[in-house]
Amino acid sequence: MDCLFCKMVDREIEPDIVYEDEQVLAFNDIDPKAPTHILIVPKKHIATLNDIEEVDLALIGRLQFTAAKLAKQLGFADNGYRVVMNCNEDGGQSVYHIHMHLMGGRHFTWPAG
Ligand code: IU
Repeated sequence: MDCLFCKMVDREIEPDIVYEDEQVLAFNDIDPKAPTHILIVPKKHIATLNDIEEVDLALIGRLQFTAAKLAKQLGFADNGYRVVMNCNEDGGQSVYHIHMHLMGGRHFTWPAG
């Protein structure tokens, strides 16, 4: 499968890893939109949020759990941070393997653009 994030999980491409466990990989975004911008990716290939199945629910929770854990470790949990998951074209998704953006270290405005 020609999937960028699967290649990172398999280390065909070496991301700048900040966290890894048996189900999740987290690495620094190559084009950061905040002082900290980490992508948290399930090792299982799931193309879009629309493709999540009931069997994946704990895995999706693990993405959010990992985001909060990293925010605490990196010291911006109390100030606040943003997590984003983009879905399909109108949502701004460009890599079709689901991922959670964890952004911190600055103030974010709302609504998102
Ligand atoms: P999106 O939600 O699918 O648009 O997010 C994809 C992200 O993947 C985006 O923030 C890119 O900067 C990031 N990215 C990356 O970290 N490394 C890469 O080689 C490529 C994209 I291509």
